[in-house]
Amino acid sequence: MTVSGAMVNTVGLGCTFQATGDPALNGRHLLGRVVYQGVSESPWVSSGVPQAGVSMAAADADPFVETWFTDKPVRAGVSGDLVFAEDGEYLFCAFRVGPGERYRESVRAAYDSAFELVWGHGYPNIVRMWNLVGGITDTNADGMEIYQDFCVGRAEAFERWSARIGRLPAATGIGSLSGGIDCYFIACREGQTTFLENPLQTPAHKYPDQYGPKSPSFARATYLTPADKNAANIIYVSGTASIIGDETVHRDNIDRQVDVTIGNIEALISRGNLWRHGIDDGYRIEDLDFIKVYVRDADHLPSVRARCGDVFAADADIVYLNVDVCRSDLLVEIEGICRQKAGDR
Ligand code: 3EB
Repeated sequence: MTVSGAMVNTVGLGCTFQATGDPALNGRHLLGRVVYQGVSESPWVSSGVPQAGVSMAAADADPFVETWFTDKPVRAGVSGDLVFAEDGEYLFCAFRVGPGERYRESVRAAYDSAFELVWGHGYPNIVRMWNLVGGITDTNADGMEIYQDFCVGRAEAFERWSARIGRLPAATGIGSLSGGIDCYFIACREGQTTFLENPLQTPAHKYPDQYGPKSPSFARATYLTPADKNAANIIYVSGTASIIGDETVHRDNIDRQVDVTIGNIEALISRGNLWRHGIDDGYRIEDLDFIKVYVRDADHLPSVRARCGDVFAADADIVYLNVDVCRSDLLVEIEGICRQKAGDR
């Protein structure tokens, strides 16, 4: 784990990773706090800040805190099982779907409530979403894989809201260490988001049905152009794995899976791919920060750390999490955030 607590953004939306506690805010305001720890807790509002505890770090691993902050005053609230905070431009929301025999209905209902919240409060664009799924490759009471069960409920909610919540956000769908599903997301006002696909990968919402009855509802990344022109443009890179087209490649080779995953991220954030999406900008792998590296097998951690240490910037914040990945042949998944450098604006 390399977590500095550094806040790179001075304007707009930003995040930090740190071992414990909150960053020095210097006039900024916390929008949400997610504690990566041993147990999951239903989110609550703690001294005016929405907080979730997610079971992502084994008892012998280091916990860490991910905070989201903004330069504008924040108002927090509770709506049913959802906790949220908004600043007039961004909304953070967290909820937990408790353990159950099956998830389709409960996930659909929870996503429905989340969409109702963002629509009602005027933040109809979901920018980036995390779905931390307990027993992700186990089967539910009907013999269906829990990830596929989750994907059905999520897809049904997106379908029901398609006229209003029109686009699929960047997301992560990954295993967690206890039952139930922990979700949190950032949403924003109209007109700031471009959702990116990867030329090397089939869009997840178009995966063939061999992977499940409903395809996963997410985009490969979100390019955010803040309304405040003093704020940097940002790319939120979804959980990315060793998938080319729709197929897992190098199923038994961790080093090659890491290399394919990094290659996928490079292609996604490249000038060429952004150009394809009508954006005049471009990033390199050294620009990736706030990186989460999910590794299925603890034995692979040393080699994955070594490879990531070579590839990512020396001052990038990186956390390694030993959890299951959504396909049993995927050994690793990587996500992060690229932020435009001040000089490039
Ligand atoms: C993949 O590319 C790997 O279901 O929200 C990555 C990111 C993955 C998000 C999700 C799943 C999700 O299909 C898995």
